Amino acid sequence: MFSALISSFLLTGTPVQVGQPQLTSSSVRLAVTPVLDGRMTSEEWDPLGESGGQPVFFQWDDNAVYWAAETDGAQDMILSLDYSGDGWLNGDDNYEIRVSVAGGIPKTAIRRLDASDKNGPQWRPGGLAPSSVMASAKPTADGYVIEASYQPPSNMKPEAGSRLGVRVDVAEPNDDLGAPFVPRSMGFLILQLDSSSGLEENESWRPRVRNRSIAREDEFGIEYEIRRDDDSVDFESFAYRAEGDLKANLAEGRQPFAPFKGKSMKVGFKSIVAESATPGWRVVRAELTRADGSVAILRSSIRVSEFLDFDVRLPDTIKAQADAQVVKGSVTLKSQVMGQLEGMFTAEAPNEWTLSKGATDEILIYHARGTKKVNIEMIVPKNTYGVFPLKFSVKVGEKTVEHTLFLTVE
Ligand SMILES: [Ca+2]
Repeated sequence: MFSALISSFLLTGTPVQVGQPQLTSSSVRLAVTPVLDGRMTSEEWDPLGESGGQPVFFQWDDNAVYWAAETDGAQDMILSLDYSGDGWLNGDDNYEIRVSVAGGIPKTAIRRLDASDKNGPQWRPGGLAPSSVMASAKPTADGYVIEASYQPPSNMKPEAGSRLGVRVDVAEPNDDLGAPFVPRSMGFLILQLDSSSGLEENESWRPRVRNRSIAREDEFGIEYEIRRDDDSVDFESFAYRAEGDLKANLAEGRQPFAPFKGKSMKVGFKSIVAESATPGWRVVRAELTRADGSVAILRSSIRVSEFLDFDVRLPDTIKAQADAQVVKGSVTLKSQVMGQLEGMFTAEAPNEWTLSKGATDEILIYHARGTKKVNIEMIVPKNTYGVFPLKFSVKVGEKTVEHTLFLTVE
């Protein structure tokens, strides 16, 4: 109790220094999907650095970006996000998402820093679709774990090769991180599907993955092509496993490393993905141990699919019109199970919009891994501007799989 009082006193007197660099781990971020439940499980999160002595985390997948922090209980978690990675005080695309926890319930506040205003940078309220931000919090012995996500519009989805400017802070509720013109030191993060550490300069690698998206009960396979100069220290062993939730649901093992023939060699593994695996992006890792005991680590993101995937074909952006307009497209449902799949498809349009075709449809996919196309037609009201959620779901027995996307009308 006494130490908690001391620390909250110190933090109140010590605002977060947003000009100080934060990134303390790698700028490379692999695709990893966390479970937003307010609990941090082993290898669920990728550390970013710290804020006021508290650990903070950041990662992504092809749907959303994710961040998390541990707080002392009274503090807020604040994401500063420069989505085009061109600097905090540059352009009008700099967002701040603050998550506060009151009575155990997380609450989000969103504002946009418009640095393109000729009178100097200005805060503007909102700017993101409120339902595109989600947060979860659970108490710990010392405070809260807060986990959050932001799903960008479908024309701005996170993808490998993109660069984002990011910082995650833990601050007192009355600390607004300074006036709008105060620069924030951002970590520039590179979104990737593969990364390595511990390779020597004369060593390189390339993963070969036939399909990064795998259904449960299907076989996953990866082959690593390792190249090196003749005078390198020999590799002695190759170990492999998955990280996080997938660890218990994919094979792991260690084997001696076959001698190089020339400058390159191939090594890899195959394994069935267990039915109990949780859907989402996960990491598989290989550890190469050299004769001198040193280790190189190769990590690759793969996706465990839900029992059904949605392939949505709709315009990425819709041009706003002075009259109501019809927008057409389709959703192809791709079964990821071996047996037949029977259920009910539902589409949910934003308030005020009308789904004139494809609102509900009975689904029978007879063949293993078969597909079914549902045509969608909706009426967008006149003079509509903004970002709007469009939600699809398929209910099969007791199980429901959902897919939401955010459409931009401009
Ligand atoms: Ca979690």
